[in-house]
Amino acid sequence: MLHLQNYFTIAQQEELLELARNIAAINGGMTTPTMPNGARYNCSQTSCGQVGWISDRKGYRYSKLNPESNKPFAAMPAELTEIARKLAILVDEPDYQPETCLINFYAASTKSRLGLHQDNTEHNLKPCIISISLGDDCIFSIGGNNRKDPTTELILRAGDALILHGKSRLAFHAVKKILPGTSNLLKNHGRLNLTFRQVY
Ligand code: MD6
Ligand code: FE
Repeated sequence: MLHLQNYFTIAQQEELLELARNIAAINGGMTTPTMPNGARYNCSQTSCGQVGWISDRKGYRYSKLNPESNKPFAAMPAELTEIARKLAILVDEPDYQPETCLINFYAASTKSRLGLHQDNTEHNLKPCIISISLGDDCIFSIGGNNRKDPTTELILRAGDALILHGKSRLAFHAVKKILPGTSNLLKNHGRLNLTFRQVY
């Protein structure tokens, strides 16, 4: 795992926020998907790129069409592709192809969180997953490759990048809570997270 604290300047964070807002607007807004067990997520999502990550009663998967609109997802902006490729080089993945970026928004609420999970929907589980945090801080928990492995907590702050690669690629992780009001990037606070994935 590589945690780069304060990797992005405030100006870059504002630019990333603008790109994310634009993607959400093209996609017709963000959605709160359903998990296979029928429960709703405690965050909202959207994607950009050739496919998007989706979840519903039928399971988790990547889809070429946005189920909300039945249209393709917004294209990946060149600025995002470049940022992801630059970060991948830091973990010795010069051939990394960021094919999709999942955008998660967590409102400034004690209910916002993301349960313990492993990112294993990708067809190719070797390439790293790159995460960028914007807005409020969160308490992030990360363990091993088995759900029951002990976890450690870290704080992800605005401007941080976190890369799960190599042995940590399949580590279980969770967003335990958002620390509302720790950043002023978003007018009503809350946290935004971008995760880049090479799916194939
Ligand atoms: C989040 N992040 O930070 C959720 N997944 O809001 C993730 O689930 C994640 O940070 C894979 C790799 C890095 C991550
Ligand atoms: Fe994840």
